[in-house]
Amino acid sequence: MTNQYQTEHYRELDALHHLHPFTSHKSLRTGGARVIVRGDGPYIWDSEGNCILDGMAGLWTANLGHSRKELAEAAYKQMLELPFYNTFFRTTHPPVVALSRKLAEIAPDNLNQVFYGSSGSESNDTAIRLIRHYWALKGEPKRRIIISRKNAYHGSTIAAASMSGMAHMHAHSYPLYEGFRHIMDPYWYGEAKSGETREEFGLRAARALEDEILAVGPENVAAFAGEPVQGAGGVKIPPANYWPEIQHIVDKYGMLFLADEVITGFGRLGTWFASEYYGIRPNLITFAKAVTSGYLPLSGVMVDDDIVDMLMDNDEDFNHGYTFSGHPVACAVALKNLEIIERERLVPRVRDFGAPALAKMLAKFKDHPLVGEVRSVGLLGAIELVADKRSRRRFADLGRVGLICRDHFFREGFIMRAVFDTMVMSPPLIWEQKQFDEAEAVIRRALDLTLSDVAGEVAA
Ligand code: PXG
Repeated sequence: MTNQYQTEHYRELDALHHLHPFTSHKSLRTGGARVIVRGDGPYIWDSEGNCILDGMAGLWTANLGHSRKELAEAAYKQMLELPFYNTFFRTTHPPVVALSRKLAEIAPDNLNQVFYGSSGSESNDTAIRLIRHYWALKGEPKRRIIISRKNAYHGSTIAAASMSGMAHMHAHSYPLYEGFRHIMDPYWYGEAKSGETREEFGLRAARALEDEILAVGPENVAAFAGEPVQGAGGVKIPPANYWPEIQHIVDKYGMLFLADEVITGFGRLGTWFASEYYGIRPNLITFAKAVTSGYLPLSGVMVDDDIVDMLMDNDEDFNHGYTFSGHPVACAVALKNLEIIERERLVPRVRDFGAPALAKMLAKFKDHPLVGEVRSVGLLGAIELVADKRSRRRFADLGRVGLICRDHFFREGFIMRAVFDTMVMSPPLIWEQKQFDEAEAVIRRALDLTLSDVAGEVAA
C-alpha cells in the first residue's frame, strides 16, 4: 500500500520537535503519534488511509463535524477584510460586535456582555479575576474563596488548574494559586454509599457546598464554580435534585455562580446552554470549544448585568485582556457556526433525536459483563468498565483496562476517550442514525475484545 502521507516521516519529526499536551513523552516516543490528516463531517482519516468515526467531536468541540466549507469561507472572507485588529484602547470591529449580540441573544436572559479569550483556560482565568474584582468593587474584598469540585476540569493555566480538581494537575502546579476549595463531585455511580439512592446522594453532594461555606466562613466566599456535567472528569451526570439544591445554597449565601460551559455550551444537551437544561441561574458562563466548532480558537465569559453594572459604575480600569480578545476571524467563524447550528435546527435536533438515539444505543451494553453502568445526557455519554458488575468493584490498576478498551476502539475505527476506566463520548451534533449504528457495532466488538483480554479478572 502506498503511504501517501509518509507516516514514519511525520512520527520521527514529531518525536524530535513536538511536546504534546497531557502525554507521557516516554511512552509516546516508543509508540509514536497517530497522524491525522483529514476530516469530513463525522469522520477523520489517519495517514495510513484509515477512516475513523469521531465519537469525541475532536475533543468535545467539533459540534458541526469536520471541514464545513462555509466556515472556511467565512474565515477567508474576514481575512481579506480585516484579518486582525485588537479590541484594546477603545476599538472594536464588526465581527466582535455581531457575535456579542448573537451570544447575548442565545444566552440566559441576564447575561448580556462578553469578555473574549482564545481558550477555555483563559476564559476561566478571566472569570476568576472578574469575580474577585467584583467583590473588591462592592466593598467586600475579603470574599476571595472560590469553591469548585474534585475532578473538575477548568483548564491548564495556573489559576484555572488551581480551580480544577484534578490531583495529578495540582501536583504539577504546587503551590496552587490561592483561594480555591474543592468539594466532592456528584458522581453517584462511583461515590454513593451502599444503598444510597440517587436522590439521597444528590442532596449529600450538593450540601457539601454548604458545609464548605460554613467551614471557611460565608463572608470569605466569592463564588461557586462548576461544569453542569463534568466532562474530562468522566461525564458525571448529577442526580436531578443536585443543581436545584446548589442554586438554593448559592442564593442563600449571596455568592456568585460560575457555570463552566466549555463542553456543555452550544447545543450539547439539546439547549443552547446546559444552564437552561438544568434550570440554573449562573452569574457567569465560560465557553470555548464549540463556539467555533473548533475551526479557530475562541473563548469567552458571559457576564450578568449585576457584575457589568459594578464595572460601569467605576472609573477604574479592569486590568486584564489578551491580544486575541475578540479576534475578528475567530468571531466571524463563530458567527457562521452559530448561524448554521440555528439554520439546521441542531439544538432541538439533539433534544428530539440525538439524545434519545445515544441513550438507546448505550442501553444495549447494560448487560455486557464488563459494563457497570451506562449513562448519557444530551450528546454526552459514558460506559463504566468494572471487574464486578454487582459490587461495582474496579479493576486493579485503575485506568489500565480503559486504555486497553480505547486502543480496541481505535483499531476498530472509532474514537472514544478513556477517563481511567470510564469510556466517554461526545459526538458532533450532526450524527445520523447511521453513525449511531456504526458506533454500536464498534463498541460491541471493542468491549468483547477487551473482555477477552481481561477475562481472568472479571467476576463470573
Ligand atoms: N473547562 C472545561 C469544562 C473544559 O472541558 C477547559 C475549561 C479548558 O479549555 P482549553 O481550551 O483551555 O483547553 C476545558 C477543556 C480531555 C480534555 O482530555 C478536555 C479538555 C481539554 C483537553 C483535554 O477530556 N477540556
